[in-house]
Amino acid sequence: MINFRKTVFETSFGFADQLRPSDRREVVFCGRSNAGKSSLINKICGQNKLARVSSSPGKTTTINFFRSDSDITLVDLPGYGFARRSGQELERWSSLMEAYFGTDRNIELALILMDSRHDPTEDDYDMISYMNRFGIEYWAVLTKTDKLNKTELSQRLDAFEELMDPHSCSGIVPFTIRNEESAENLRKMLSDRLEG
Ligand SMILES: Nc1nc2c(ncn2[C@@H]2O[C@H](COP(=O)(O)OP(=O)(O)O)[C@@H](O)[C@H]2O)c(=O)[nH]1
Ligand SMILES: [Mg+2]
Repeated sequence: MINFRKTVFETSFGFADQLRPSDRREVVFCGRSNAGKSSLINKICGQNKLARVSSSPGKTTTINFFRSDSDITLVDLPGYGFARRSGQELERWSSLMEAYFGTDRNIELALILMDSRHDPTEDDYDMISYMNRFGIEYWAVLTKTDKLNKTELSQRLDAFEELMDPHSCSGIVPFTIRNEESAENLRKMLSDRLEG
């Protein structure tokens, strides 16, 4: 089992030319602003202040690297789909993403976080096509499931199964920061995938 508690903040980049090739195995977290990326990283690592959680969306505009157990690095990508972002910011976001995916690196797995209550957006589908085009395995992580009751959750899981079916998704994982069992399930899934 990977010991995610050992994760430490490594570095943060806001500009494309700061990115360097890396041979560490990376698990990359992406999703719309506010989907719950930083909260999820904090939860699975059992640390409150590792990644910054914000109540106003669009705050994380840097790529953040966290050095985890063994040879694993967790990568918190800047959120997308933030409508109020200016043209210039959007350009910086795009060049940062292109530089990240374009440098020589070892991306093992992407987790695309989506709010469990809503269907994927156009931006999510763009991100999914991107993963498929680059041959990066991805899981759909459905966040904030504490906002749903049991019946609603099972309906949303069925809906996502169907929506993801044509898009080569390797797994659909419900998640909430409000339930330790949910976090332990994701830690175990990641350990099985990365150590198997
Ligand atoms: N109820 C609930 N709120 C969550 C959960 N995960 C994140 N949030 C809240 O959603 C907001 C955005 O979270 P954040 O982690 O900053 O999202 P990011 O922009 O994707 O990094 C914050 O107000 C979090 O407290 C969850 O599992 N349940
Ligand atoms: Mg964040």
